[in-house]
Amino acid sequence: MKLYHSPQAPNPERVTNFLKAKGKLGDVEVEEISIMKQEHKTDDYRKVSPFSQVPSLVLDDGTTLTESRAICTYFEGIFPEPNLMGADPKEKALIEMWDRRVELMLFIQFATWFRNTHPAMAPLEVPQLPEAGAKAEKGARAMAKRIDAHLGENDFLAAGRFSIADITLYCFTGFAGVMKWKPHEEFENIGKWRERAKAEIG
Ligand SMILES: N[C@@H](CCC(=O)N[C@@H](CS)C(=O)NCC(=O)O)C(=O)O
Repeated sequence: MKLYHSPQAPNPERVTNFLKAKGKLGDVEVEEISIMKQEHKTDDYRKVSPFSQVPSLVLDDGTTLTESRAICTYFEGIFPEPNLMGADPKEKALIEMWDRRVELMLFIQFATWFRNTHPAMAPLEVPQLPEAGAKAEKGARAMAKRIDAHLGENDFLAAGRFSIADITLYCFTGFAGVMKWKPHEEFENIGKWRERAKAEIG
């Protein structure tokens, strides 16, 4: 199998950090695709990922997975330890709930802010809509505040232990720096949680 990866891009990093936390990053062949050089828009890569997005995982039988969470689900199945997506129905549901909250209410709001206002995104986001970006910025900042409150009472996001939800948030906190925003410096609980999450990823 082969994993197509873009270093520093948050969705691909979600998958590589997931593999790292399982101690399996070295077991998977990785090919880098530069988004800034628009390598994801070449005809060759479009054959792998028709939506021209990274990451993608191509299995040995030719099956292709092009959603980061679906790729993590596959890796959870073939590399079950340590469990990162829930060991019983309640854990699975709680972890999915928090992972989706981070993805939909924080990550996507942030991406909308970033893509509509950052000059480097102008060639990829046509047209950029600064008003949409400003509205999404408010949503992202409000959600970060809610997550900080949650982490004031919990060591990890879901089920009382480290999981994919923490990996998704960890990738986000790193990526937010592209807008000169460091939620882990602005929010004390997110800052302390980030150290714990970093130790788990290894
Ligand atoms: N839902 C997809 C989103 C993937 C995605 O948006 N990837 C970004 C990098 S983080 C990308 O490929 N962007 C290229 C572009 O927008 O042209 C997933 O989670 O895998």
